[in-house]
Amino acid sequence: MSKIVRGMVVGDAHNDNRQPPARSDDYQAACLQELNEVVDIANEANLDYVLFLGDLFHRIDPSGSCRNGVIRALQRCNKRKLIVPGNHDVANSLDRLMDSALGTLILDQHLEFKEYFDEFKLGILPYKEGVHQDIMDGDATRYPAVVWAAHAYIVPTKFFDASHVIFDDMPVNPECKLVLAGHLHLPMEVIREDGVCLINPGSIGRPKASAEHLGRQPQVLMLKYNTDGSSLQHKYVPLECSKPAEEVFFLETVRENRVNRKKAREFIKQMSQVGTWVHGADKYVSLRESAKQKGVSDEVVTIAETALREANDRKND
Ligand SMILES: [Mn+2]
Repeated sequence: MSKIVRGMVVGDAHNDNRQPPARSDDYQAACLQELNEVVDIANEANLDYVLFLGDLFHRIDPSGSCRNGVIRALQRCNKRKLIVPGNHDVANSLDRLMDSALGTLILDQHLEFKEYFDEFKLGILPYKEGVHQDIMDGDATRYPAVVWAAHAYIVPTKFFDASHVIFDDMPVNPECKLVLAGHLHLPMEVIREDGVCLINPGSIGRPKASAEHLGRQPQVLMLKYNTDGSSLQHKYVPLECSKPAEEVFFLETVRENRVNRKKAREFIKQMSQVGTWVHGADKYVSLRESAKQKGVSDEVVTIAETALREANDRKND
């Protein structure tokens, strides 16, 4: 017999006690505040489950304060909580799940993890070695799922040089209507020719000041579907506590670092093209002069000078 299922979907959260260098606020506190807002939204909604798409933690073994902050938030949640383990949770190896903070949460029943939840017609594809090939080989055809949830690069077009699954080519069982993906932090929504939909709600964690984390408000996805696949609706709920990028990142420093890296690259290129050098210590003086004029950092100059000295020493041997 078919029934209506209501789920809430949460993208990569990346909880960590370590402060990412690009963040100007208190990262751990911000992550926990966001997770607690997710729980507040879940508690007030009529839901059968909350589904986390993986990378709940930024590292396999974050501190006790981080782990316990996450446990406290999940304990406040009065709904079933399901997890798709992500690569960050298990240091890229699902075999290490029971060495991880996420493993503790599963073992202690704060989160449920299994391959298939029949009552929700929901299939789970955790990150594991070779996950993209396994999906292409039919991992998402093994159960009569209406919804598959993966922690993998499932994307509409070729994705850099990383291994990935092109959504149009992804084999799914005939009942499947929706594929949910975490891993890539950029939100996206795609419908392919056979009507199957791909949704990535985007990460709620923003550990780096990269483009995928700028200019958008972190959000969660609300789903309502019939287990016979006859209907499927979705909407997004933005997180109110998430501050805009300008308030959580050192955007000036990030921009400066980008400029400095470009200058350093140009300088190193120029240096490598210098064929003949004047004798003695003069070459190092001229190196430093030229670097100063170009605004290259002392650190880069020291590396360049060391490399040059080594090259010269070898020549003189
Ligand atoms: Mn992630």
